[in-house]
Amino acid sequence: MNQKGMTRMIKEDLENLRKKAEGELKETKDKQSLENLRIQYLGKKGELTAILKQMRNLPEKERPVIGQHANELRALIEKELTDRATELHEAETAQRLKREKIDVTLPGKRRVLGHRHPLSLELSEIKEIFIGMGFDIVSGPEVEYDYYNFEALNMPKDHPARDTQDTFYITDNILLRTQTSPVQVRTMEKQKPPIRIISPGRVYRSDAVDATHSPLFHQIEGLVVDKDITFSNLKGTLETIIKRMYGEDSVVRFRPHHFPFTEPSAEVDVQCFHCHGEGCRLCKGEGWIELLGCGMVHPKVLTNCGIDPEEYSGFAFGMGLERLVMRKYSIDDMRLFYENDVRFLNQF
Ligand code: 2U9
Repeated sequence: MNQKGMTRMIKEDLENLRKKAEGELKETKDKQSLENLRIQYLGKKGELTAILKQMRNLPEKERPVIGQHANELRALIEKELTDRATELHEAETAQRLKREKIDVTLPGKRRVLGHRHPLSLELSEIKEIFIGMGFDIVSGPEVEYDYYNFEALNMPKDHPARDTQDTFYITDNILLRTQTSPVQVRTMEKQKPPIRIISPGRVYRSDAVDATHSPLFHQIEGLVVDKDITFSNLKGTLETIIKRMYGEDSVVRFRPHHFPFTEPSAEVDVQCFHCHGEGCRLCKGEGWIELLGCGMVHPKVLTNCGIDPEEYSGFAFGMGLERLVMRKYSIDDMRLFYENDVRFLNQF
């Protein structure tokens, strides 16, 4: 082919490529096909490059003219590629907006929140009161040795008080604790007085479930041991705590009682906060509501725990958390605490 023919052929090739590119670019439906076309036309082994390679065979003076044609075509294809990419991007965005349209007038989805359990709420309040009076909160194992649960507390194997605290045995010597007292015993073994602690927690007894009994319930016990602790300290401390719990105008009374681990011992009542002593349904006509048991720690118990009763004395007390909350809110069935029905829980 002569050089003129060659020039014409390259011009035709460029023109054909332009037409083909314009047509194909318009047809592209996605970014990947667009990228494929870019490589196909402008890539190292692309169609435009192939045409340009033939320029070597052209006379010198023709080359700039054809070169300019080729550059114009490159610019045109590049512009088409950019325009088409913008169009595709816009179409895609429009489709996404349509697909992800949100109706802001629709009512929101309400997240149902749980509610703190009344036992947990009451325990938090009681803990705060004791912490404010300088007590530490101590916990311990729920699976205990017979020694810590009974023996150390002056209740040897044949002691009749064990009958009222029948529990679940793991072995002859290991059981589910019937009271949180073992925590106090363990604390005294480890720590020299002064001791000021409360030990809240789960306790177990082999009772059948009914409105006022459960094989699992919660206790808060307390212990104060130091030099010269007397029954006056016990009375003053417990009266202060009861007034913080039930109001500063509460009337408190101490009745003599017996526990194997304290001597002397007492039970403590608050005058009915509903009828103020008249007698009503809440206090079952008594005028008084029983709150807790207490006493001066028995010297034998102090000795068992490695504390010399000649040098130190102390008082202890215990209360059942479920009973306190039942009284406070006139709840007549203990089982409600363990069912976790939100209709019950939401009331506190
Ligand atoms: C040590 C020494 C003494 C803890 C005490 C009570 C009185 C008491 C009952 C309340 C209701 C048990 O849950 S309940 O049935 N508890 O009346 N508890 S004194 O005395 C201790 C504890 C530990 C070392």
